[in-house]
Amino acid sequence: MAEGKVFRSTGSWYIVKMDDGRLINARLRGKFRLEGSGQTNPIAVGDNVTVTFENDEEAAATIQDIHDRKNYISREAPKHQYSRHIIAANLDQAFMIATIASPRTSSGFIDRFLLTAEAYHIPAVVVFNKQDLIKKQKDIDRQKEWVAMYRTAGYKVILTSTVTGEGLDEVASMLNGKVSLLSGHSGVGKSTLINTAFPGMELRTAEISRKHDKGTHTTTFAEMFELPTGGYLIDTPGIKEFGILDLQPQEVGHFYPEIREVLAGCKYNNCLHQEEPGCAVKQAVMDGKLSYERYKNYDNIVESCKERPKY
Ligand SMILES: Nc1nc2c(ncn2[C@@H]2O[C@H](COP(=O)(O)OP(=O)(O)O)[C@@H](O)[C@H]2O)c(=O)[nH]1
Ligand SMILES: [Mg+2]
Ligand SMILES: [Zn+2]
Repeated sequence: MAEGKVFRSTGSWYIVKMDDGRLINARLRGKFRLEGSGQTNPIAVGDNVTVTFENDEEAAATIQDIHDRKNYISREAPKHQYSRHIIAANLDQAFMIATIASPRTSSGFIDRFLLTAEAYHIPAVVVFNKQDLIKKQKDIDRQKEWVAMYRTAGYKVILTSTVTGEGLDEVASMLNGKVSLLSGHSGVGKSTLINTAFPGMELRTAEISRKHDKGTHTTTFAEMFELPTGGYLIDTPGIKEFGILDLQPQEVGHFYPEIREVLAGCKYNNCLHQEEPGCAVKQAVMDGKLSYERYKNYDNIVESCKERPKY
């Protein structure tokens, strides 16, 4: 019996990094049950597991047990509405890699991510990459506004460029010794950022995958990578959004740090901060204390949670 960490999953096989450093392929013990759990996968990347080897042969490695999770992130399973697919477990922090340059990330996308991370109790960091391409005044202004907006909300914001090297040391030092999720639209520079910040790492970048993956199956599973400096990275290629699961409209404000701070002042304690009179949140927007952009995104999220059937 030995302990390890799940690095990758194909559905029926798992790649497990054992504590002694070996990477092995393991199957899951047959008796794992999923019924009633509301989940489509029993084991996710980042899970700590106990593995046994039949006759000491790696070919017959079996995952016997999953250790309790500190936390996990999930999304609605694509083919099973109302059930969850766990993307990754045991995270220390989550990075939203965004850019004002191309492909531009919308603040709505960033805000949904931040809300989701809050709901899962995972500290989140916003990275604005491709600084070398921010040249037009319009882009400079927008970025300045967004950086201030996220810092005011209480998030750490880092500006990076893989071309000039700006901010890479800061990102690298934050990743040291931690399990970190990297998220963001395809093409914002996630893989390049890691490969540049950690010489020797070879995550596939846009150019390479275009050549090799044409017409073939591109991975949509999360993958874990070990950093040369210690620490683990979780990349989630092909996963567009984690979605916001199980949230009632009333809960949304509690996962928005700057809304949470003022909502006690609302006249009604079930205030959704939309049309209600005596709303401290809307007052904060009017007073310029809460960004209108963040508020608009909040309003959209609340509306989408209203449409969500309860289950
Ligand atoms: N100009 C510029 N291009 C970048 C930067 N970071 C990444 N790129 C380019 O953006 C494209 C997508 O990068 P990639 O790492 O594959 O993005 P991913 O899909 O988020 O992993 C590639 O052509 C990179 O060379 C940057 O800081 N500045
Ligand atoms: Mg990539
Ligand atoms: Zn209110």
